[in-house]
Amino acid sequence: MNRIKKHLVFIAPALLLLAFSSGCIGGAPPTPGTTLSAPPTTAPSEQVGGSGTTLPEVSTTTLPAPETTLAGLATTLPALPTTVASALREIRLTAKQFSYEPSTIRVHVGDKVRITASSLDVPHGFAINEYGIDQQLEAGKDTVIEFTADKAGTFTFYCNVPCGSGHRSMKGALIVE
Ligand SMILES: [Cu+2]
Repeated sequence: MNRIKKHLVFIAPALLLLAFSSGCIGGAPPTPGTTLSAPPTTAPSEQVGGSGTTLPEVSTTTLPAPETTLAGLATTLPALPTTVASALREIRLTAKQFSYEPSTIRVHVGDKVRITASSLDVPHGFAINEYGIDQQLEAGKDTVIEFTADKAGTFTFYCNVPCGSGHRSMKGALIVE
């Protein structure tokens, strides 16, 4: 009997080790992680792509409309210069033996004309018969001559102060058009 007990003491743990080792290896878990990754991706991505293609068509159709309104504004702008043309025209004029600078003055009908004139040497004059202008120009001093150009045509301005041998040829032209 003592021999059997001694064998059981050795055999029992050996059987227990076999039982645990086989059970643990058989129940060991390699599989469950692979099955979880597959399902979520397929269906919703196709619907997002379909809605993205419809958006750019809306923006291109709305853009061409503002160009037609800009063209309408451009046609109203050219009317303005005709009213500005009747504004004040300021002209600087110098007289010397025996000419004027400038010798031709161009203005528009209806302009208010302001000529600031001076002599560079001896006393001269500035006269336009048709506009009733008869001014004397002292040397080195500004004389302001103002009038409204209400008569169209070409008018001679001339020196009305005897100033030397070329006095009678000292002339210029006022052109009102
Ligand atoms: Cu003169």
